[in-house]
Amino acid sequence: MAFVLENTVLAVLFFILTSLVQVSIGEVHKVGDSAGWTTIGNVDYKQWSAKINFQIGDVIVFEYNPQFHNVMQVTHAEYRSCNASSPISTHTTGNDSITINTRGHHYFICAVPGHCQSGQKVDINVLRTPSVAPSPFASSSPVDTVPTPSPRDVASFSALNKPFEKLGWLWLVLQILLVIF
Ligand SMILES: *[C@@H]1O[C@H](CO)[C@@H](O)[C@H](O)[C@H]1NC(C)=O
Ligand SMILES: *[C@@H]1O[C@H](CO)[C@@H](O)[C@H](O)[C@H]1NC(C)=O
Ligand SMILES: [Cu+2]
Repeated sequence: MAFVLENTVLAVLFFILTSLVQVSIGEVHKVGDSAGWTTIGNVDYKQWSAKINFQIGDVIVFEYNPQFHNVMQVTHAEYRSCNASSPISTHTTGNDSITINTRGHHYFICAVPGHCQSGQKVDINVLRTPSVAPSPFASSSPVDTVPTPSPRDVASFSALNKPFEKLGWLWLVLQILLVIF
């Protein structure tokens, strides 16, 4: 009997730990999918990024032949005008993993002459008001009790929600342990 209970507790703990790890690691997205980072085949990087719901902690991977391409993070104006003269950061390995740590737009272009103009540019946008997956603790969220928060407030509440969710999970574990023992 005690053995069965212990197994149940271990299973619950395992489930909770794995869900916490999934929250903090984020997903890996290869830019351009199988095509990679290239000028061949007229890859539509706008279309590629539009179908992904980027989150903070996600990793963007640029895969390309470093003899022919590179990756530079630039401002919005430089992205629009394909101006690579003062990049925010430069990546040249041909297999560049970039972790997205902030909300909003992250603009990347290839600085080889003509490539950005021909479409080798991508905008990674982490929405400022992400659609968070429903959690069992959503109903106890402080958002419910605050009347009509402004968009800015909603964004900061969303940022606060993640640690609270984790606290909620730990609280659930404690409850389960108390009930069982
Ligand atoms: C490119 O950007 C730099 C710095 O942002 C600026 O000084 C320069 O005038 C720009 N060049 C063009 C052609 O727009
Ligand atoms: C790129 O790097 C990742 C690890 O960061 C590795 O798994 C992958 O095989 C590499 N791809 C190439 C083409 O080297
Ligand atoms: Cu290029």
